[in-house]
Amino acid sequence: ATFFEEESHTFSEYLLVPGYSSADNVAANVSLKTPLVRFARGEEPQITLNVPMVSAIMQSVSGPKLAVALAQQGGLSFIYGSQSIADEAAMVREVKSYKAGFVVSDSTLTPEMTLDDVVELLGRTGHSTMPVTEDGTPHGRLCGIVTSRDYRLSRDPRDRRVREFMTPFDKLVVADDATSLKAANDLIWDKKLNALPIVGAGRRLVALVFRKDYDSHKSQPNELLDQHKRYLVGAGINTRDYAERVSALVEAGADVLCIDSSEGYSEWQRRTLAWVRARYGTSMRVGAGNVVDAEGFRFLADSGADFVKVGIGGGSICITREQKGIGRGQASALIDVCRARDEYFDETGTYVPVCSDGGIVYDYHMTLALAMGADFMMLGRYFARFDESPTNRVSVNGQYMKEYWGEGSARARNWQRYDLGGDKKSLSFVEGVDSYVPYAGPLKEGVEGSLLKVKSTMCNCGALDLPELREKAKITLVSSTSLVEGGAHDVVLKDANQQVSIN
Ligand code: MZP
Repeated sequence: ATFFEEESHTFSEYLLVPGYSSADNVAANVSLKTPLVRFARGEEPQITLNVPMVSAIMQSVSGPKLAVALAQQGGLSFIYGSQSIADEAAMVREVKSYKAGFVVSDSTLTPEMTLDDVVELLGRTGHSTMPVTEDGTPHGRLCGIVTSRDYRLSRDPRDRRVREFMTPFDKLVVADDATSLKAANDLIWDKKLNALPIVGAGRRLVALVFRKDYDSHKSQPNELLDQHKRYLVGAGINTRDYAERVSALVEAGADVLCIDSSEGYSEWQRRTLAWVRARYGTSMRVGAGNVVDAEGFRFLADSGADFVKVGIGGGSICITREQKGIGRGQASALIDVCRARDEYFDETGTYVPVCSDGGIVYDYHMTLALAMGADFMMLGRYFARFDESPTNRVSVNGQYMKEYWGEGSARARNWQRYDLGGDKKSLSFVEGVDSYVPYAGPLKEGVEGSLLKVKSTMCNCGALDLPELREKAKITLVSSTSLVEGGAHDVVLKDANQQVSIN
């Protein structure tokens, strides 16, 4: 046997030591842009993400609603593959049928902004724009984005209210103040409206705007925009039915694929990658995994994987380590694989992005994963908690929860993910559990909150982007005693049920 010299570690065993931060190190200046697929030295990657988060290829996580919500934040979902080919393709098609819109909030816009400024702002977030101009054309002078009656972007007193001829939209519905953005998004989603919700201060809905091409938006280009952005979406595939599944997903409009397997260092993955490459060249990108060491990374990189996913046994719903005794602490696996990626880049001039999959529990684990070298992260439990995940919200002992189950659980029965070849087409034994996770509200708020923490920590490390974080991060292992020191300790926590009197 080969014995690894070091024991393997998890994220919770590490901390970041702050570096020098300059006056420029503020969260607003931080970019989280990251490559999603392989690229050659000196070239730009074909697909990049504005936010280094992708959602897990799981029934209880990645349906179309979550895919749209995450794409709106600059991340990406991989629609789950443990369903029929037709159903998976339909979900991809559903995501692609939505045109990218933009939710404008008061805090994003200032009266000084010109049309160019706004277009630039929206472009940076990866969204298409819906400016309202004086003469209704995209090049006219900006009067507003779409506004409630008294909200103005222009200082010109003539722009005091929205006038009919200014709005290049069929219908503007001014909502009452009590309607929340979530209610608006639900309405748009449920009724498949080609509409854009506009929110005001306090995240209240100000208006719902219906676009002119409301009825025909699926077949006709929208003349109001210079580009027709659709949300990016990925999809999971397996090493069994890839010939039929990949073709259907490509036809449905998937932007990127990922082989979903609990263990990726296998001949099956090499065959699948070779088939996709032979059939689609570089027009369809496909990631592979999961692996937990340098050897596994090199095998998949050499086999043509567009990104490599790292992680075995660290998922919150995973019992693979208990059942089979395979796996590796997520942090150690990630550090090893990222080192292999950098060596591979030095040697071959090809950069193959690394995805850290599973085991993220606290927001600071995200910063650690990025500092250890992950190009992006795949999260299951994290996304399952939000409104947009496809599972039921339930009340358990008076507390709101969402259901969350593993792909290797008896409920999902995703045998292809655990398949080792042969004729058998069923799960031999379970490797995952069926569970609840605390409900966490809308995805947008959750992701914004987490990323603010990530960006703040990056600033503490003196970094304004991910390559700089990797270069500058100082990471220390912590002893079990220091872990205790990191939480509230040696105080009596306040509790609503305590009887307290002032003495
Ligand atoms: P987490 O974000 O919930 O900790 O982990 C999600 C990851 O766990 C998934 O992306 C996948 O790699 C892995 N997973 C999914 N199902 C199982 C299982 O049933 C599993 N064992 O390990």
